Amino acid sequence: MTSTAAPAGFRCGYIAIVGRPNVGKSTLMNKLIGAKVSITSRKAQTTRHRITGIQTIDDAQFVYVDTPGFQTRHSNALNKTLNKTVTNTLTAADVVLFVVEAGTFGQADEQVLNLIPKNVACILVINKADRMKDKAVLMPFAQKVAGQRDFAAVVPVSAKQNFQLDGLQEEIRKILPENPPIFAEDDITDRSEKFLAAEIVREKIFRLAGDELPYTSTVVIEKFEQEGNLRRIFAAVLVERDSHKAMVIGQKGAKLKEISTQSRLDMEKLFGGPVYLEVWVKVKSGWADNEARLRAYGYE
Ligand SMILES: Nc1nc2c(ncn2[C@@H]2O[C@H](COP(=O)(O)OP(=O)(O)OP(=O)(O)O)[C@@H](O)[C@H]2O)c(=O)[nH]1
Ligand SMILES: [Mg+2]
Repeated sequence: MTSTAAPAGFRCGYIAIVGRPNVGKSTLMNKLIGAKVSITSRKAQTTRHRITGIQTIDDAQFVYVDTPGFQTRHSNALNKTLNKTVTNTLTAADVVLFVVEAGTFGQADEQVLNLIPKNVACILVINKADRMKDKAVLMPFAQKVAGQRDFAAVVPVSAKQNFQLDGLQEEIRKILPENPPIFAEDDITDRSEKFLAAEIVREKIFRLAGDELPYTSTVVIEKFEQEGNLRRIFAAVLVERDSHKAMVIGQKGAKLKEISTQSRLDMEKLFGGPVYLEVWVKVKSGWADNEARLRAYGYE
């Protein structure tokens, strides 16, 4: 779509999705755009990069920017980089979705709220509303958090159960600025397939490997080739220690096999064609606390 083709009154802008870790920011973005471009898991700190998810409708283009959960606990190079991603994204946003979990508003949430510039339109999104058994509790909770700032709207949703997402989209559309579209009509992200492939493998490590591994590993795509419709992808999992390597590989290689198979299936779905995938594990200690290495691995 070119800008001249945009109808009068077309709306388009950047919508930053921010919140503390694990409130469901990535799940929300995926559901809003109807495609899985951002990885999710029940463990905190799943998202490590700024990821754009794009949706175009008749009269508007929504450019969502999913961000890492803002880190308030440890302060290593990786966490500093993650937080920088959040603050950078906020400076370029037309609209901010401040996401909290129904029933919880603590210090970590407050810290994120304080980062949001006062002059940008901000919507309070109360996610995981499905978890609130007693609906009578939702209203006073919403009122309490709504009192923290002048929100453009307050919308309880369930990203997981697709509850009230249309209502949220409509609230966003109303405050998006009038602009021609930035991306083509069928674009769903500005990230490359190579990047998305690394993220998919990382998701499987979050979901399938033990509690500690997700935080001590990362994934690098060493080769990505396309031959007709077939993609050949070679991914390396970087871990800190030999003992971690053994954990990713598992008994007789069973864990690594499961990670590879699930990753391949997800890639085939997202890329719409067959994938040949090889995954192996390499020990590279100190990767998470070395800024130069982080840059080399694609952390901004
Ligand atoms: N019950 C319920 N669970 C949800 C909902 N939305 C997300 N979740 C779950 O919450 C967990 C975290 O979801 P993510 O989307 O990865 O959260 P996030 O905020 O992106 O997390 P980080 O990237 O680590 O900051 C996952 O287990 C999701 O399935 C919801 O509406 N209801
Ligand atoms: Mg996330």
